Amino acid sequence: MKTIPYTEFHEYETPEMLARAQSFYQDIKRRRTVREFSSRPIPMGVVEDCLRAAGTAPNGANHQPWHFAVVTNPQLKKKIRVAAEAEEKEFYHGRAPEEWLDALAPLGTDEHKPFLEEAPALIVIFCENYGVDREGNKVKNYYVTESVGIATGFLIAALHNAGLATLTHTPSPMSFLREILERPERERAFLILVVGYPGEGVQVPDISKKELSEYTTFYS
Ligand code: IYR
Repeated sequence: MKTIPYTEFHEYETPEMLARAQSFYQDIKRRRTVREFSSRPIPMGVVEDCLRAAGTAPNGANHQPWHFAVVTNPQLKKKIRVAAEAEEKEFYHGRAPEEWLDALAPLGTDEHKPFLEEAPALIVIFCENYGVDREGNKVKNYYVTESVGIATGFLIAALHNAGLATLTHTPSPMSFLREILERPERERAFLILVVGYPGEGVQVPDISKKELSEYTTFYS
């Protein structure tokens, strides 16, 4: 293995560490999922840098088993909306068990997904189930879901940091995305990240997050 010195790590004095941790928390807790977007275009250079940030995520064997399809084309967004709404209609009026619908009630979601067309960009995130080398041979990927989940988290945080709103949308099943976007068979859609500015006067559900002690146990 070829190695190089790791010189980019920063160590901070404890008070600065605390201040930085506080400041990151204060900023990330302002992030809210919005379900209404302005159609105002967003600077694509910002999106590119946020995708670069996502591409630095730790991942299985450094195979970077992800693909990001950035959709701003209105016809494609419409196609995605129509297909997603068809799946969601079946979900909300048949497939979804009562318990699941009850869990979603506080969020006020339904089968109508106008944001898929109205938001300026959809980032459709794909898992690459296996890679292909130069000779066209299959290469196994590892911890694909974990890797793509971490990269998606980086992306959401980066977009928020840049001042863009996001909505994680997971139509189920999502196989229509590979077809519409003509992605190769080895890719599987993971999530649609809707990106843009919040719609004017947007409201968000009055919900709260658990306290630290409710979801953390310290073993010291
Ligand atoms: N995919 C559906 C349902 C849905 C499921 C969960 I879990 C949510 O947190 C939100 C929605 C939809 O997008 O409407």
